[in-house]
Amino acid sequence: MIKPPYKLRCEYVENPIEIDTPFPRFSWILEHEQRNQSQSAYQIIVSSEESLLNSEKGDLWDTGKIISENNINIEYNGKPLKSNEMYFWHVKWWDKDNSESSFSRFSSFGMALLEKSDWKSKWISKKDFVDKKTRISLQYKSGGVGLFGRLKEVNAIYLRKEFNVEKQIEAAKLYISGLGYYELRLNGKKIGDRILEPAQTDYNKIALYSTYDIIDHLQERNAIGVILGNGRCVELYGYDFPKLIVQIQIQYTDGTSEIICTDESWKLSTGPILENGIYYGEKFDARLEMPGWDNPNFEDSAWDNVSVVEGYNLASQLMQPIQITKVMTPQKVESPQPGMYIYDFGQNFTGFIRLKVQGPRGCQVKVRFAELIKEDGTLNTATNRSAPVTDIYILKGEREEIYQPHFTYHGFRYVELTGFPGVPSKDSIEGYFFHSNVPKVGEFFCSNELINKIHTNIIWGQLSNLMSIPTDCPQRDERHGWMGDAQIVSEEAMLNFDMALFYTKYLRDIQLSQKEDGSISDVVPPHWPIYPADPAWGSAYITIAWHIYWYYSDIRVLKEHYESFKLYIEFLSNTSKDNILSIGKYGDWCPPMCIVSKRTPIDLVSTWYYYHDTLIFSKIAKILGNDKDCTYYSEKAKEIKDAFNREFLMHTYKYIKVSFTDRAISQTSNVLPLSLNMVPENREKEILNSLIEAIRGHYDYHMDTGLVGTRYILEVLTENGYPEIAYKMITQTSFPSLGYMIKEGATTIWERWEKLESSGMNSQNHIMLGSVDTWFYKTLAGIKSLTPGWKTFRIKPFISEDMNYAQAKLNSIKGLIYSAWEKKDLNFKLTVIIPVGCDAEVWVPIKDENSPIKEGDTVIWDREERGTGHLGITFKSKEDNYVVFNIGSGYYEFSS
Ligand code: RAM
Repeated sequence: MIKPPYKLRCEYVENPIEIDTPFPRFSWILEHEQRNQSQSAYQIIVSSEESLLNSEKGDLWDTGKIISENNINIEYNGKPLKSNEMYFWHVKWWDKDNSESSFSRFSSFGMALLEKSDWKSKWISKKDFVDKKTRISLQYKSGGVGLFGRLKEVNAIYLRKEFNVEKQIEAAKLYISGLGYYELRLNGKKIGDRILEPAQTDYNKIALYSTYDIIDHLQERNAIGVILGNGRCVELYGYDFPKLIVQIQIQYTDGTSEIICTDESWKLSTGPILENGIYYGEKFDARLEMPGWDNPNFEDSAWDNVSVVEGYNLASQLMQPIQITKVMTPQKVESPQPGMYIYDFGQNFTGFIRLKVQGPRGCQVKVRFAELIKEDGTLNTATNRSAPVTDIYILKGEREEIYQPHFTYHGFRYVELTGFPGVPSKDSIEGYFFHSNVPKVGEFFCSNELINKIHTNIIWGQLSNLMSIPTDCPQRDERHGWMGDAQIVSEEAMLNFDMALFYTKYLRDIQLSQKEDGSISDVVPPHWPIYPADPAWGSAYITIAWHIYWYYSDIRVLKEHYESFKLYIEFLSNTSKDNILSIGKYGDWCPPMCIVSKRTPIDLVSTWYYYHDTLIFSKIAKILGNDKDCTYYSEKAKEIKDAFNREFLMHTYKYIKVSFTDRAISQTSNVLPLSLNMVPENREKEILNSLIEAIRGHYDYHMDTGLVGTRYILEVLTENGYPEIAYKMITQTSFPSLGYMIKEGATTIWERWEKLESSGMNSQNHIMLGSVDTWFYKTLAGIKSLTPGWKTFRIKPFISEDMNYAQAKLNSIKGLIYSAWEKKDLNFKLTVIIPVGCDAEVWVPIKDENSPIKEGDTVIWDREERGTGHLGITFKSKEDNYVVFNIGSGYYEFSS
C-alpha cells in the first residue's frame, strides 16, 4: 500500500488561521518508496464534523476520484462555507500505477467572517481624540509632521468590558482589529504571543483583523482588556487616531449562541504607557499600573465611556503574525562612563529587550539602542538618524520588576542603560528577536566559510526586514515598504522562507495603492506617498506576483491582479517617450561610492524594467488565456527592446563613460540586457567580452553594482559560462564586497558598500544587496526551477576548485528538494532528492571523457554504458564537462 499524503495545506496554512475566502485551496505533499512516482488521481473530502471523516463521508464536498497529477492549490468547489465555522478535510491519492493510498490524517481550517454584515460590533475610541483635543497638540509637540518629521506620540489607551458566560460553551472565537497596534488581554492574561498586531496596511483602504480561539480562557465572569498603541494609525500617515473593534462569538452546547461586541458600553482609561511610537520607543511609568484592570470585578466607575467612531473595511489577516523567534543574550557589558552600561549582543537584529530591575519608586531607567559603537565605547546612534529609539521605564519600587515594551521595535546590536539603580548585571537584560514568523523552507551550507557567513547575514537581514510588510531597514526613521528593496530580494526570500502568505498580502497592499492613472507608490503601504514609483520600485508589483506564481503554482494571484497589472503597464506606456522611460529617480541605487550610479543611466534601468514588466505581463496574459493581450504586449515588449538598443547600445553598454576621468564600462548597463537576452545576436559576444574584460581589468573582480545590478550580475556571468568569475567576485574581501563588510564586523548586510558610520544613509541592516543569496542555491547547490511550481527543475552544481562541498535543502510546495555534492580524494559525490511528481535534469560533472559515473553501486555511464532505462535514470546529453540525466522522484547518489 502506498503512503498517504502528509503536510496538508489549506491556503498555505498548516496550522489553521481563520480564512475569509469562500474558495480556499488545498495542497498536499506526497511520499513514495519507489522512484519515478507521481500522482495519477486524488480524492478530497471536506466535512463539517471531524467524526464524519471517520466514515469517509464529506457532507460538504467529496470530489470522488479525480484523475489529475495536480496536488497544489485545488480550489474548493463544495457547498457554501459559512462564517465562523470550523471544517475538516483529508485526502487520498493514486500513484502512477493506480495504487491507492489510505486517507491522510485529517486537517482543519476555520472560517472567519465572510460578510460585512457578520460584523455586529462598532469601532470605538477615545472621546478626546474624536473631539481632536489632545491629538493635534501632541502631534506637533516634538518636531512636527513631514517626511522625516519626528513622531513622538501620545500615551496608549486601555479599554475594557466585562461579561458573563452562563451556559456550557462549545466554541468561542474572538475577532479583533486594534489600530495602530493592540495587545489583547482576557481575565488577567495576554492572549496569544503576537507582537505589533495587526499587520500594517493602508487602513483607509483595508484594516486586518485576527482571530483567537478563546474557549480555554473563558470563565463565568470575564473581563476583556485591550491596550491600543499608536503604530502608524496617526495623522502623520493620513489617519485620525487609534481605534478598536472586537467581536466575540460564543456557541453554547445547547445550540444557542451569543455575540459580545465593542460598543458604547466599553470603558476607557489612560495608563502606564505614557508615550509610544515605532521610531520613538516607549515610556512606561509602572507607578501608574492599574492592577486588575483586565480581570473581572475591577472598579472602573472612574473610567471614561468610549466614543463610537467611524471605522475601516475589514479583512482577515491571512499571514503569519510577528512573533519572537529567538531570545538573545548579551555577549558582554561594559561601562565606558560612570552610570552608563553598554551591552553588546554580538548580532544586529530587530526586536526589543526585557529589562529586569529592582530599585526605588520613581527611579527612571533609560534604554537606548544602536547598531554601532564609538571608539570610546559609547553608543553610535548615527544610523538611527532622527529616530529617538529610546525606551524609558519608571520603577514602582517593589521587588524585582520586569518590563518589555508593547508597541515599538528597534534595530540594534548595542544597548545602553542609564539611570539603572546600582550596577546592572549581564542578565539584567535579554534581547527578543522578532519578525513576521514565516516558516523557514531553505537551508544552504558549503565548505567556504565566507559564503556561509554572507548567507547567515542575509538570513538575519531578511527576517529583520519582515515586519508585516517588507521594510527597507529596521532602525532609522524610515522602516517603510520601499518596493525596490522588496522586489529585488523576493526570490532570495522565497528560497529561504515560505513567503506565499506574506507576499499575497503585500500584493493587495500594492493594488490598493494604485491610482486611477495606474501609477503606484515607491513606498507601499503608501505611508510616504511617493508617486509615481521609480520603475525598478514599481516592478515589485509584477515581479513578486510572478515569483509567487513560479514558486507556489498560484494562478489565482495572477487573475486577481491582472487588470491592475495592465493598468500599471499602460501607465508606463503613457509616460514613456518613443518607448524610453524617464520617470526613474534611483535607478541602480547605491553602487559603490555613490547613491545614484554615475555609470549606469537611470533611464536605462527604467526602460529595462519597462521591458521586463511588459514581457512578464505578456506571459501572464498567455497563462490566463488572454491571447489578444499576449500578442499585443509581446509586440510592445519587442518595441521597447528595440528602443532600448537604439538608445543605449552603442554608447552605453560598451563605451559608457559618464565622467571624463572615468572610462570604465558600467557593469549593470551590460548585465541587464544580457540577462533578458536583449542584445542583438551579433553583438552578444562582444558585449559579454567587454564586460568580462572590465571586471578583470578595471574592477579587479569586484562588483560595481547597486541594488539592481547586484541582483543579476552573478547569474548572468554563470549563465554565460563564467561561474568562476562570479565566484571570485562574491568571495572578495576587499572593498567593495560583502566580504569586506564582514571583515569590518557586519553581522547583517549594509545599505552601502562603504563603511559609513556617521549620520546619513548608512543603515547596517538593509536587505537589498542580499539578493546574491539566490546564486548560492541556484549555482553552488545548483537547484534551478525550469517550470512553475517545481514541476521540473535542474540540478547543476558549479564545482569550484576552491570548495569541497555545498548543499541545499528546499522544502518546496512539491516536497523536499535536496542537492549535496562533495569532493573526497579523487571522488566526487552528488546526492539528490526529487519529490514525487517532479522531473529533474541532473548534471553530473566529470573530469574527463573516461571517468565513469555510478549511481549507488551501479555504473550508469562510461564508454559503453549510457544509463538508459537503468534505475529510472535516462541519459540525456553530454555537455562540456557534465553528463546530463533525466530522473524522476526519489533519492539518488551519483559518484564519478
Ligand atoms: C532609502 C531607503 C530604501 C530605498 C530608497 C530609495 O531611503 O532606505 O532603501 O529604496 O531610499
